[in-house]
Amino acid sequence: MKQTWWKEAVVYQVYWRSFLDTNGDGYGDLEGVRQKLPYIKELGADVVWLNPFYVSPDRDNGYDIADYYKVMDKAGTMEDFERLLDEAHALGLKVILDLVVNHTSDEHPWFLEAKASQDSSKRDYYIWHDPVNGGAPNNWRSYFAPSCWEYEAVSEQYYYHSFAVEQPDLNWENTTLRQEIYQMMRFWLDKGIDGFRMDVINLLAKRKNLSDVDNPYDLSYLANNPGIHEYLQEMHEEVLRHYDCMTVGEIPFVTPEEGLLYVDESRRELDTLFHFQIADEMPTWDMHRFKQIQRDWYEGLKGRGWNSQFLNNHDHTRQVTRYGNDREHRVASAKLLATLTHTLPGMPYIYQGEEIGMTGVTFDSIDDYQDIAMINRYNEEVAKGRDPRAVLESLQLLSRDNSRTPMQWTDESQAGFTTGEPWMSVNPNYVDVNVEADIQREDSVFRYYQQLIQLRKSHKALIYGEFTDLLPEDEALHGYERTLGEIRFTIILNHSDETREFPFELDPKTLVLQNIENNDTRLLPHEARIYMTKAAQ
Ligand code: TEU
Ligand code: CA
Repeated sequence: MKQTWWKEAVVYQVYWRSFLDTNGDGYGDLEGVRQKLPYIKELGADVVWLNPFYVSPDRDNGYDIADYYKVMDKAGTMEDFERLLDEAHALGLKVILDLVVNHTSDEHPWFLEAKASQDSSKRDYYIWHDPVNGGAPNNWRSYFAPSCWEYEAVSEQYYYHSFAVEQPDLNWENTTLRQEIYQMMRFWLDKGIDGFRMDVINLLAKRKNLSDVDNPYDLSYLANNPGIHEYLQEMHEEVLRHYDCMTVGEIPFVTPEEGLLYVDESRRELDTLFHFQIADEMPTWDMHRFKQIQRDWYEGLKGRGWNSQFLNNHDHTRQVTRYGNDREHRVASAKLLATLTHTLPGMPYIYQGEEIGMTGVTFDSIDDYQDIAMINRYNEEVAKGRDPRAVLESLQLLSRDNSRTPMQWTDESQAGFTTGEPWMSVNPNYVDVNVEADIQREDSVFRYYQQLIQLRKSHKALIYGEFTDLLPEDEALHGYERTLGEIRFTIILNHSDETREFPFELDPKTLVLQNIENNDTRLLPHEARIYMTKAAQ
């Protein structure tokens, strides 16, 4: 496949509100990101993805935008952003922004105007429907609410929202609206940004047949509807092809076959995608399923489209807690999971704090949670009469707040994140788990990430190499090869709490990276090793 800068890049995701607070208001800010660019550089990442920092009432932490052209006060100012961008570029880092164009905030001027009257010129920027039998048009749920329809009393119609009530969906059928979005994208690209992470981009086209669905909890009807590829091809034609930028689409509910339609290079839509087969289909680790997903996506995109690898982000519980062992094997487990994301086919994404093995949290009361998805669901279930304690417990493991606690920089007050009161409680384990401590230790998670990234940078086989699963059946061990030309990497890891026999012979002299010091032929719990050989000519 064609070699490009972004295929070779490692992305570091910054959830800025939890990264570093520089003015003591308890929220991280763009200035904090700027100050830590050298840290991101030291880690070895190439691209910084910033979550949305546009003006927003912040009902969904910036994913409800009220002004696409301005920076929200909590984040700072446009000057702060420009300084951040300049300094990132000076350090050789690229910056990509979140593009949230499936919906706006209900406080966006477009929506305020649209809902004021059926005759408004902005009315058609959103999706409206008359009541059916005095109620919502159908039984569809939304991500964050029991219905995707909300009644609007002034015009006596319902509007459509894939997420919270406060996030009305835009009507992509409207040509003027589409042009407004393209213009906004050009505004940021002209400022010099290097691309977009596109929020739920496969939701833009809506299902035409409004019949009730059998299972409203399976939200796949919200996504991949006819028209979506025409919109993305138009976006590419109008905007993207004119810039040297990268795009990664957040694309839930796709198999490799459908995913390819978004990233097939010949179709001119997106560069790469986040599919959700791991995040949505594996609440906890499932080795068999994981291997199957990796094989299917490799085969499905091979030679035609590019994948991305992530095991957590700001929506998904930290990987060492959800998929690893965050207790007695935290350090080894964090390194093992990193080995996977950095050596499997596709671009690796690091979510802030992952590189020091940060863990999830469990708060005692629903009042300590802030995630709108969790709170809405909690209220809905409790209103049905279910036991509040049981509801809370059922939602804790996958609450999005697990990954949103402040970055742990030091063992000082509030983990060095803020001098004020943090917007979300710091994980109490910051005393042991923090950047300062990790950087000092030779065998830390941070140091391992550095080594992994350097290894990947020095050998294209880890990027463009062919992938072969060597152990499709094993429930504890994973083993696979990445081969390019005469170079072959063999990755072997033990994703379990028990010691395991080595499954095949490998020359110990060819070992290039290992997450635990161990000369034994057996693999210790959560041990990962990478071997490299050069084929004899
Ligand atoms: O998330 C899309 C999304 O719905 C999933 O990530 C979902 O949150 C997860 O499966 C748990 O239910 C994107 C953003 O990443 C998220 O932060 C926003 O809240 C959402 O879109 C709406 O913009
Ligand atoms: Ca701040």
